[in-house]
Amino acid sequence: MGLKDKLTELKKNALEEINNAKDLKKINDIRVNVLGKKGPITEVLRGMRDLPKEERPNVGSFANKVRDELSSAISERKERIEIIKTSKRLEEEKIDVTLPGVPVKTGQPHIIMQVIDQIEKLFLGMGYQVVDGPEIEEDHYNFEMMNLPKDHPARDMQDTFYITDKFLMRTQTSPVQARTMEKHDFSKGPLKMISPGKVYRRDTDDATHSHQFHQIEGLVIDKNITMADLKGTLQLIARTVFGKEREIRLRPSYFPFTEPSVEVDVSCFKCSGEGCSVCKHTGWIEVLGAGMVHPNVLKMSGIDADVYGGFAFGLGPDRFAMLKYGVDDIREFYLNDMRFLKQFSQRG
Ligand code: 2NL
Repeated sequence: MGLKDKLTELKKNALEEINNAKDLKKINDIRVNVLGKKGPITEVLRGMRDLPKEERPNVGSFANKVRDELSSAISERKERIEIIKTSKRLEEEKIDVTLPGVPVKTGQPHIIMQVIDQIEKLFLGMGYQVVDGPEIEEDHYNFEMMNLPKDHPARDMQDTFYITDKFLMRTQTSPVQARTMEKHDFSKGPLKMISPGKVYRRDTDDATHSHQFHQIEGLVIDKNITMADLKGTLQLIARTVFGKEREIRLRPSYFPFTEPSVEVDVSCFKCSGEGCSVCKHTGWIEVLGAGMVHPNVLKMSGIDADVYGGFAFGLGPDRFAMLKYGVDDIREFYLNDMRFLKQFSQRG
């Protein structure tokens, strides 16, 4: 068989093999076998040495043609295989975007945090700062600065978790206010703040007592602050949390850190004053305590009580949440039972 026939035969076989190749590895193997240094075409070209001189160009150009043809056949096949591979992958990766989705399980702020958030928003909107402080406090800030010197009988009102003589679990968030008052530069303007957070009392837990609960205290100190400012602010809290129809009433009371002091009732949101079980047939519900900051408290923080004055209040988000949502046991808030917590989804 002449070299040309040999090449034609070779081409025919190789093309068949190429067109049957199913993957890139196979096509690569074919390329190496057929066109490579040890392949039949190279061999033919090498064998040209033995041909008579005049035949060489003819056979040579034929061999080159075969090589080019096979080379482009290989490239084409390779491309084809790649296309098939991609479309197979696309097929596999196809998703039906019309299928119903898997519901995303989202959490929600704890019911007490929802109450705190609502009140924070209200006060931020009026230019108050929201201030945090340590839960392990010094006796000095928790009591002394609040006009409750050692051996003051009012300290008995609050059974305290003492850690040492000096350190205790704060029984109220007022130490945060004391720390802020001490630092405040009144030449830059009035002090307006609220301090939400956890507080601790040595109580035996029952439906209405918890050794850990929450408090938000508010404090404004400026020149010419009156009880009218306090009453307007308290009314705003009552209407924001319990509904815009609410009225409030103030009853005289006593706190060591305020003078005068008041207890604040809100008109019953259940019966609007008619009398029901929520307000125990009085039409009013006690919701918080407040008053005008005691001059001793101002002096203790280095504030001139003859020039400055202010109001303060303290409320319990736990009690607010219990009233607002009809929760009859404070312990529910701290049991982390999802069946309880899930009832207060903000998205309804
Ligand atoms: C309550 C109600 C209250 C305050 C907290 C306060 C804070 C400063 C100065 C004066 Cl820095 N007062 N806080 C005032 C009145 C009531 O909490 O039932 N507490 C036992």
